[in-house]
Amino acid sequence: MTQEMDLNQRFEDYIASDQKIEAKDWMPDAYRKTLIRQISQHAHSEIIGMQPEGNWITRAPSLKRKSILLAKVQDEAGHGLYLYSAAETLGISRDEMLDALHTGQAKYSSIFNYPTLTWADMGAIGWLVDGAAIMNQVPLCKCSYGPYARAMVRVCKEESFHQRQGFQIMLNLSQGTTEQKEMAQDALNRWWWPSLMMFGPNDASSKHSEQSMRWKIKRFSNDELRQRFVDMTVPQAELLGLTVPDPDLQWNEETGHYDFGPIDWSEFEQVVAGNGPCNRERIETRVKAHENGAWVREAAAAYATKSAERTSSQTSAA
Ligand code: FAQ
Repeated sequence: MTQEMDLNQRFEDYIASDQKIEAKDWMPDAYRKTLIRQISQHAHSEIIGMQPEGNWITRAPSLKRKSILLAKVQDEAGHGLYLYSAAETLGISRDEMLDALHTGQAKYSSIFNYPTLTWADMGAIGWLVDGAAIMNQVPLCKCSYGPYARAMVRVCKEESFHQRQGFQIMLNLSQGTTEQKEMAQDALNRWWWPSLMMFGPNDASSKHSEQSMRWKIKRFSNDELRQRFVDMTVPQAELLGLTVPDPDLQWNEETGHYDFGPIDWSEFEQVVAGNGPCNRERIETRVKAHENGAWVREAAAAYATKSAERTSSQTSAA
């Protein structure tokens, strides 16, 4: 008991002095659990997040756009892999995490359950979804858990490129023909509110925020980050000549922030509960991809066994 109290005190001291907790350090069970929860959900979001854009790789309007989109989707796969590796350092296996995703027990970001109907959606995803992801993830580079914080540094660098390529698509469309501008506006209309929902429930309903902020996993609350995102994005929409689909949106001279209208939390809850427009399709596609990749995993496992046998016979011969 005293030993546990000592360990707990040391953990708390580490957190208070902004030192990183590393995989082999002692940590309270609840800290470990919440990190596994958040990091695995984040990894699943990256992997499922490949689908809405993957849907447009064959239909990109030029070879240049196609190679950029292909690289972006590959980056997302990479982010998923770093994040699964970071979660594995906490004692959960990749198979357990994937199993939870494939059986519908694990959450992933609500945003990826919306369809990508036109090429402008590639612009809106890069601009808004990656923009929201950056806003949320830059503070995670300072998260108290070392492996997660370090993974986030590289992820954020790549997300900034993603955000810029999305904005560029929106800029080209909004300076294009009337039809192209309408397509950009329609994409903004459809992605705006779901992007605000990415930050999670409002602070009064966020069950994990308080503790996660105390542990310095999260550095800002859901509402704080959402507000920052609105403040950053509205001037960008103005630059594009597009209208944010919120009649209540207004600059507030007193607070120095934009006021915005109410979020439809019932839509958010439905999507998170599995009833969004594409939830079923996303999981089915993911499960099929996993099944189709079985031969790769088997080949890699057979190769690893053979290499281990070869190394051990060389060691015993020496
Ligand atoms: N969707 O108490 P809180 C990307 C859940 S970016 C679904 O506030 P917390 C890049 C939450 O998990 C997207 N579920 O929770 C990309 C919890 O459920 P639980 C991913 C949501 O953890 C761009 C419950 O509601 N980014 O992928 C959502 O303190 C383009 C209560 O909520 C991250 O994951 C939601 N939107 O705060 C890829 C960032 N919001 O676990 C491809 C890391 C909340 O009790 C293309 N994660 N929930 O069953 C975080 O910062 C946090 O986990 C939050 C939620 C802010 C998402």
